[in-house]
Amino acid sequence: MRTQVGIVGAGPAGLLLSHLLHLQGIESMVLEIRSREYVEGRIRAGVLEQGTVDLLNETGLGERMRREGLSHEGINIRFAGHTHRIDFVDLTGKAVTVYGQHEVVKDLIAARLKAGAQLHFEVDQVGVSDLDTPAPTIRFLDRDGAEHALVCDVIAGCDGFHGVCRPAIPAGRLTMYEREYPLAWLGILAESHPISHELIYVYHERGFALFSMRSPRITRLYLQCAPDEDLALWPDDRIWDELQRRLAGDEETPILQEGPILQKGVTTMRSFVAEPMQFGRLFLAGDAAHIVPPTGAKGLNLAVTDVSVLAQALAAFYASGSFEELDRYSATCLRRVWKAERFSAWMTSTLHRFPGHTPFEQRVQLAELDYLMSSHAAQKSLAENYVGLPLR
Ligand code: RFL
Ligand code: PHB
Repeated sequence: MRTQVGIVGAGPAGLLLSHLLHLQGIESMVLEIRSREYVEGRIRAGVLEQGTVDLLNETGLGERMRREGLSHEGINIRFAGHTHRIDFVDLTGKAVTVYGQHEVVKDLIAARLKAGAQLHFEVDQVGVSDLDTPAPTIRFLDRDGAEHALVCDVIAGCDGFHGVCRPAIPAGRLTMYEREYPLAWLGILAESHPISHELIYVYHERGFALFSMRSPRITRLYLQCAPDEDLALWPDDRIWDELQRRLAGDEETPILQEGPILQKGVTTMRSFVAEPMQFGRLFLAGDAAHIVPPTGAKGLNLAVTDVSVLAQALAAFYASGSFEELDRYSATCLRRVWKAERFSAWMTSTLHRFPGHTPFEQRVQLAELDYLMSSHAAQKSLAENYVGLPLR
């Protein structure tokens, strides 16, 4: 088997890359270990930067997002019993859009299939080899157990943090930078009307909480918990009770509407970057190359930027035969990646209660939040990062 670009992973990075290459007339094949139903039902991110929205619109993927996505012109930050709003439009002229990652994935899969793409779900035993030769190869078993070797010009490793592409790079060729956090989020998706039309990030003595949404009927909520939190100890009543306490605000704040919980899970937090995002003819994109804790809502947006840079560089490669732009891919992405790492780590350390923090450190966190709300410059800095920094 042969293709121009072999793509490992059908998350947002792999699917969007395949779509962008198709628009440039470049052929690709996408290999995914999970089923289509699984990837379409995986509840994750929800906040799209303006740049992400623009790219989806410009490439013909925005039809449903324009109808169902919710434009948010700011966020709320609640601490010490009061809610403060940060107005993105006022501060930056930009907004963000709340539209679930799984909806983006559904739109991408529908568009790829309509264009006759080669998308293979439920493949197994995926391995990549010959990465520093002109014929890098992906070996895999298809869903019927038949063995294949897919010879490519280039491989895109879009297989997430736990994938096989990054570990296939020889030891010593990558430098990894990592921070683990002693905390996690317990997230739920619930049938309940949102109590606010914008997100609420809460710093609370019982721990961080986040109020978000997916539609006018579906609320998405997160609670800070321990990394090894046992979900079995969190029956629905306990989750609602804890959310009510942490989200309780001033008198004007409506009480959270409780409803059936449709989905729950625990997400651990990590900051991680692998440098460079390339080895030979293997290019890493999205979570395969870098992870941010979700507090800054950046992971999906970084994945989108990576593949838009990679698709452009591949188009230049096929037009000229030159590797020049592909060789710049990693450095171009990493400059922006590191700024998102910085912002996500800052949001995480400012808004969570850290086990082992002294009262001094907690007072410093409150002073940081108080300063943020009293300084136009500090708010502008948060807003600029949240709506998305420019690529260059
Ligand atoms: P994905 O989505 O993990 O996709 C990787 C795909 O590769 C497949 N795979 C393999 N396929 C073939 N062979 C193998 N050996 C394979 N190993 C794995 C996997 O099954 C999967 O389908 O990575 P991608 O495409 O890079 O996308 C990254 C995003 O998913 C991630 O960054 C975001 O979800 C992060 N994130 C958020 N990002 C935002 O921009 N805004 C947010 O509001 C936001 N909120 C979040 C988040 C992530 C969360 N969790 C659960 C980690 C909230 C949460 C709770
Ligand atoms: C979400 O809606 O899932 C969401 C929103 C903001 C974040 C993280 C997740 O920072």
